Amino acid sequence: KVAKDEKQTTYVYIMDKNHAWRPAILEDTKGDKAIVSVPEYKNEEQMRSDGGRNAKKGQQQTIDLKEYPSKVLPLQNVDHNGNLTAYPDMVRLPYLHEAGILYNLKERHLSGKPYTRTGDIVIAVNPFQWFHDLYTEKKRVYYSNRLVWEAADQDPRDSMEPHVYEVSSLSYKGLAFEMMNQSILVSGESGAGKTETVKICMNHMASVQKGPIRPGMEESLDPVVQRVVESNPLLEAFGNAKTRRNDNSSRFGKYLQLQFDNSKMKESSLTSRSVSNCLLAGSKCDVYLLEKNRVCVHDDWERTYHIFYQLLAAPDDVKGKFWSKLKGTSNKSFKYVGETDTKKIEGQTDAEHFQHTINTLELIGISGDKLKTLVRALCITMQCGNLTFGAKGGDRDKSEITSKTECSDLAELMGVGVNDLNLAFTERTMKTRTDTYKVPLNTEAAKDAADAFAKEVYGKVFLWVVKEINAATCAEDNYKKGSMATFEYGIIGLLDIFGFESFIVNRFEQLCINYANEKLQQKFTEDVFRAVQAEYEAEGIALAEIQYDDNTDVLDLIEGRSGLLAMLNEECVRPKGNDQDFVQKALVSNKSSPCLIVNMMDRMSFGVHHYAGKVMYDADKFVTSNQDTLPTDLEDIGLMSDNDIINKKHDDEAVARAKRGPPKRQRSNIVAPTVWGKYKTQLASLMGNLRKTNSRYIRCIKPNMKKVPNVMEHVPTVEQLRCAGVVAAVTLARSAFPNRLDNSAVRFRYSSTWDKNAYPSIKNNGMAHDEALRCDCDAMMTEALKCKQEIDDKGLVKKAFVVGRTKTYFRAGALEYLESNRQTGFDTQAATIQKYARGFL
Ligand code: AOV
Ligand code: MG
Repeated sequence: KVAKDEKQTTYVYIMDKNHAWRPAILEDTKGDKAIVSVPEYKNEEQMRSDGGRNAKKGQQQTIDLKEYPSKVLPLQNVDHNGNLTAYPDMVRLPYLHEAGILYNLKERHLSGKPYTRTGDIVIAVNPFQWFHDLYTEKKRVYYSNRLVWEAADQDPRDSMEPHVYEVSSLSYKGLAFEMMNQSILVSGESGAGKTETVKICMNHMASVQKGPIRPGMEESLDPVVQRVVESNPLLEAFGNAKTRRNDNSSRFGKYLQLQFDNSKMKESSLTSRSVSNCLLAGSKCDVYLLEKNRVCVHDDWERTYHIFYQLLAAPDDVKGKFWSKLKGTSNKSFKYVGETDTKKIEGQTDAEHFQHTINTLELIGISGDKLKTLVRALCITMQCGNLTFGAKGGDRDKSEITSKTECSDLAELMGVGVNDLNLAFTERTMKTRTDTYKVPLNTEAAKDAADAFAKEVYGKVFLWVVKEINAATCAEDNYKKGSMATFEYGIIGLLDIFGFESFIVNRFEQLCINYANEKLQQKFTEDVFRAVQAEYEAEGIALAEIQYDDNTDVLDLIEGRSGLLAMLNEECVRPKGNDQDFVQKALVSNKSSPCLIVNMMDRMSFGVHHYAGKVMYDADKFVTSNQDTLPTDLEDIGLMSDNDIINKKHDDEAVARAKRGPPKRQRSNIVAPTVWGKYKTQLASLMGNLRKTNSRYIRCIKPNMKKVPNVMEHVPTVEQLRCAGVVAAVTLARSAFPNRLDNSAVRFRYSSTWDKNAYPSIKNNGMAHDEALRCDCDAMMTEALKCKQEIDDKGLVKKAFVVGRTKTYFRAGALEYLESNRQTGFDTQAATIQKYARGFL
């Protein structure tokens, strides 16, 4: 079964530091050593899995087959003419391993096919070019008609090109016909295409819900649907920014819940597919961890949030209406913003985006005074960056605002007194049990206070915008306004959350992000496991012993009773809490954790073995990053403002509780809410919600770091496949029975040596077709694989195969044995490679 040509050459993939995997030719095997010749290619692009047929013959290499994981894997997906066959569904790949996945994805990527499936998971490779044909109304209708509106006995996907529209279609179908809430979990690293994918799915959902569509049917955009679809660019204006890795990078996590009115479903027959009874009624968005730091600082190549550039690019007369002093300003008028070379984002200039943003704000009811409040809150944020501070009266321990005009402009914008403002930034009120007193701040501390205030203001602006969008789109609210007697809605949730991150220096933010990914990975593993269980049940196979590694150990280390989070929170309430003590305490209390990495060279550093790999964290600023409370002076000046977005308290219940103070006798146990504490609660509730849904997965892959079309770099792609758990999922799904074939294929393929008259189905005619096939396969395989069966610890016979209702499942090695017997001439070399291929299979 290993790829061969007329000369009986055996093709393999070998592990390679620079290219992850490369095709090679197996020359010979000697004991547990393999000798391969490595073809020479001009570049990675030419390195296709042609087995080196089209390349210059290169040097020989000897590879130790005993190494784990294997450094050489069988290559099979070339046909007899040496042409590569790329599979749309990788479950069909006869050898499903990391190298096979890489080359399969690459082949499809290079021929303009961004989507590939492995079973129910869709892998989306970012094409970095728009294939408009893939996203037409015709395509949308094709997927929804075939997968939702036409009844089918067989899975229609077998004859359809993979697409994310199949994920949206099946989610809708699950909701509308099985009445079960759904979720689509989109993951991938920065720039991999998560946000675009979510938009593509969402637009499709808006069209699926219209029901079966016949050619010529009228297009109409319902106002609710329009608001839901249009709210997305608004979130992007306020929550996205240009980074080195993505011009339109989302700097927050989001869980968008599309709400469908299900109330008519009960009245009508569930099987009626002629009209849609499950209509989009609204949406609600939850957001996670906005990167507030970006408000004040960004790298040279990057930008702060889009909305600032948009506002500053607006015509002067428009700007003047919000704030007279905004007239004549440009990016460089505000230090937080600064000049930028970027002319366009997603094909539009900032000025064009601004018009769009304003239109959308209007659509959700933000115009007139409300709009003015919003824009002025943005101006307040920017203006904070223009304050300068100097030593007060030559005393270096004290400071004052030295930019008088900037200060009075800010005071005017906020509607507070200049003196109050000055004091809020340059002094700190301290409280003891008996006393309240003021401590002056030095220049740096005062500057930090201004930055902290700006971040707080922008954080409030962002949450306010999200709340307004929700108010305008949420079905619950629409319901309250309307008069429907009973209202039920089903949910399809779309999760677009930052992927796993591992940089040269990793900080608090990376730990938070990676923690979220661990939680999602845990669910992913559970789901894959459940899918395997379901498959075996459907096939009528007694549950096989499936073993898999889960990531409970890592999660224990992070969120356990004395884990990293608990230790950090403790350090945050200790009067002299600091980063180094946090690290040392965390190391001591978790020294038995298999996932913790100690760095003897650096007391500020620690590492975690994440499911996706090892990450070293630098604990610098962990304690301050985790503290969420703004000094009272800054909070108070915000509350004094006449701007209605800023003068509201955090409506966060946790904060309110902490402010009120705990009941006396419990005092010592209660910890003020920390950033991570709140985040943990948010994540727990997200996971709780997700567990109530039927989840589907889209894994986005960024094929190259240059953001160019038609290039797939091997090493980063393989890394992402590992992070996405794609290989692990495959391993798990195939752990008990690595190979499977349809029963009809088994009878057809291995019948040449079999006396047809001995088929049980012949002796026993009148048997149903499936049952006949099943019996025949069982009889044939019992005979053919007798020598492969094993006796287990308990002395029971462990057969090398199991015949299910439609498929035969083979244990490791069994199918290879059958195949090698089938071929003329036993291929010992290929069999040896197969015997040793572990860790990726
Ligand atoms: P992300 O959401 O995964 O990154 P995006 O969805 O913003 O990434 O995609 C990044 C860029 O890739 C987009 O701006 C498009 O130019 C391009 N792109 C993505 N998907 C497609 C597609 N299907 N077809 C064509 N081009 C595409 V981040 O939010 O940074 O984690 O932080
Ligand atoms: Mg994004």
